[in-house]
Amino acid sequence: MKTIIQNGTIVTATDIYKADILIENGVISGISSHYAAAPDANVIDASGQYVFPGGIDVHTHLAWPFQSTGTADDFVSGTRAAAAGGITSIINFTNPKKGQTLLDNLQEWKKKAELSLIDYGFHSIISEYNDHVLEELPILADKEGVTSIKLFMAYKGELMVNDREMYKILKKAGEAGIITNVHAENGDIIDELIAESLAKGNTEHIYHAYTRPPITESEATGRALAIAEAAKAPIYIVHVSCADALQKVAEAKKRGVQVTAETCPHYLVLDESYLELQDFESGKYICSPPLREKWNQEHLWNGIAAGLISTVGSDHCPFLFEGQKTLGRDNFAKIPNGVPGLEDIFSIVYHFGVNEGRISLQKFVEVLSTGPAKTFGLYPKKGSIGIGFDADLVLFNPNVSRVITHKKQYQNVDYNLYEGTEVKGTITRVLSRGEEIVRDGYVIGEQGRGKFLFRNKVSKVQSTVSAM
Ligand code: DUC
Ligand code: ZN
Ligand code: ZN
Repeated sequence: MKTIIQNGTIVTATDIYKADILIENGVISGISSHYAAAPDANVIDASGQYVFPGGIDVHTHLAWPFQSTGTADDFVSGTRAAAAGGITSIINFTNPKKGQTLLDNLQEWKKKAELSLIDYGFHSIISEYNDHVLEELPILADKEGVTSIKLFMAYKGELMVNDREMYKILKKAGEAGIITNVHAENGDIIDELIAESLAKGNTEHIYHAYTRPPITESEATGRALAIAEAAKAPIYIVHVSCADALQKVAEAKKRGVQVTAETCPHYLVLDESYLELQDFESGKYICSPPLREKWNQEHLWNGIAAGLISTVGSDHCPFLFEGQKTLGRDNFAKIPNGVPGLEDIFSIVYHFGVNEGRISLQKFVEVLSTGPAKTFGLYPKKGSIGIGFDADLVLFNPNVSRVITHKKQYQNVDYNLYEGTEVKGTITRVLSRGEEIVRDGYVIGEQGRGKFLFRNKVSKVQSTVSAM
């Protein structure tokens, strides 16, 4: 069966133009000024609509055990939410058990993802350093198509690795064609600040932000970048939340460090004042790094516009308000860290970015699709609209507004971070490999149709030091 999308305005990271799209066997087989309807073709009229490449969210925590609990979305609810929100591929974090090999862990996560609605890959987290882990890295990349890993510089005792371990892992990963994601916060200082705060009886939620100040993020970001530079390895800094950390990225880029930076919708739109909301509402907004003072947002948007930040990821790490967030009603340190965002990332970045004049349409596509695809070895299969790309497409009516509410969401969580926010622009259809999986706001695709993404290796730039 063929599909023809007629009369839409195609948007890529470089172009905006009116054309029809021909899809055969799940792949874009032609783009032309006009394709006539044919009896063997399913015709979709996209008049007055943008046709975007599907969103690629490379920062999700579905089915993720963390802080003595686990995230509220699994691969069923989470990928339905993703699809409804215009995301057609995700890369999810694994979470290894103590003593488990990376390869065994990966098989476990592939099982967890069997009912995924959309295509998926994994970043393997390494929280326990040993020589065996190093030996597994080339196998992970060559045999399993897992070409990214993740290290944490915080959460001591649960996830954190030290500098020497980071160096060794980054070095070996770089040689194996793997890019390393890094959560950059200084875990030791944060743990001490939390202890000091609790000792003084400062348990209110705003102390979550005060005990993870920007210096703990910028210091760790600078250190991670220095380690990557020494290891001559590519690095991906996840969830840059503040101007000071972004400055470290800018400096490292100037030195020639092979760094890609990501921010998240909540850092672009929400701020630290949400941690002072009454009646425990503040608990909904606890994530790490924490929401920052509002002035940082302008720096992050400018960083996107200037190409310093190449991707926006949701860091979808949802916990129920009732029963999970409430674990820390009287003590910020007991609240599971994480916020939902997978279903709204596309709308939020479009509305506050494009509609409010902060970024162009092309830049929107770049950070939500092309940038993630190129960074994580999915391009040129995913990440744009062109002949030979998978037909992962989002049809979007820019003139229809909607109000975001948890009452109409697929995310399995009892609140929404952006409750009551009106956004102009609505997703009308989503296609994954040519198959319609969302129509008029409803998910119609079948669970289990998503495919594991075997990804390309990441090439390493030979010299990481620029001439100035
Ligand atoms: N930050 C969060 O808010 N949740 C998951 C882990 C993380 O780094
Ligand atoms: Zn993180
Ligand atoms: Zn995360």
